[in-house]
Amino acid sequence: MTQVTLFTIDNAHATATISLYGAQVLSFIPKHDRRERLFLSKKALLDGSKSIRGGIPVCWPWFGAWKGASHGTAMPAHGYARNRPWRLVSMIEAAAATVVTLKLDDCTGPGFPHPAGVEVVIAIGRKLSVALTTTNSGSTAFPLSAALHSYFAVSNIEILSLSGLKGIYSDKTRDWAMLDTPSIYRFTEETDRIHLHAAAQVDIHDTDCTVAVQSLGHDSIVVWNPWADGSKAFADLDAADYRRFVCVETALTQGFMLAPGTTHSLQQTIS
Ligand code: TA6
Repeated sequence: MTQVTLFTIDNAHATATISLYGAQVLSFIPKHDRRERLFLSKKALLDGSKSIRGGIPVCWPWFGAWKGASHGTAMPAHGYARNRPWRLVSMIEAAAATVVTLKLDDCTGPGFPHPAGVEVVIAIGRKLSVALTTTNSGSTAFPLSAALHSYFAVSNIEILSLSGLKGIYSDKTRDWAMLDTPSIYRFTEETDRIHLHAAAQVDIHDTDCTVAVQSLGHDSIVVWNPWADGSKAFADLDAADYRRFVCVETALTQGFMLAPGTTHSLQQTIS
């Protein structure tokens, strides 16, 4: 099987590895502390046979399970953009960051026949910024859901905490029950939540550092960890991997219609 194309940016601020397959950042290591911010499974498949387990998967043009009409074919969870090769449009060196632009030239597919354009712009500086930008080039509005499904590397999920989330969340592990966000946010079981308050910043408090996750253009934040039992369902995760990552996702999950001739940008910045 062919290997997907990866490239690494190494500038004064950080190093980052990006896969053209899926337009997916796989690694981000700031130079000031040389700590890897992203988790990448050692069992991730890099042969283009399936989405890469880790980094920042681009979920587009829908989030989660396909909810539309049947298309006589299996519809991939989280859309198909992360399962396609993207084109490197430009790579621009600036003082504060290297800015990489990737484009999915043919972005139509089963479930998404609409005239559209989609780009991912990645800025590698002291922080990492990823922007997923969708343009409606047609004459009618179309539904869009999406997420930057980021896997954050952590030392141990069981001693991790989050801050910045509040309000109601929808709990996938409890049949989408609507529940209150705990004031002390820790992990003790499989966690799969859509937080309906669009927090501008979520902090991940690990033992060695706090990682700030800033979001723009979102309507929700998804938090996921499969825990021990859940991990067994993933061939591309080691049984103990659940301890080493948490997903904090900048997401558009609540039924967004992109008007004709307009553009929407979903952006996550990691420090
Ligand atoms: O974002 C959380 C989630 O939807 C979970 O329910 C789980 O399915 C996870 O994404 C991983 O999905 P994937 O299709 O990448 O295996």
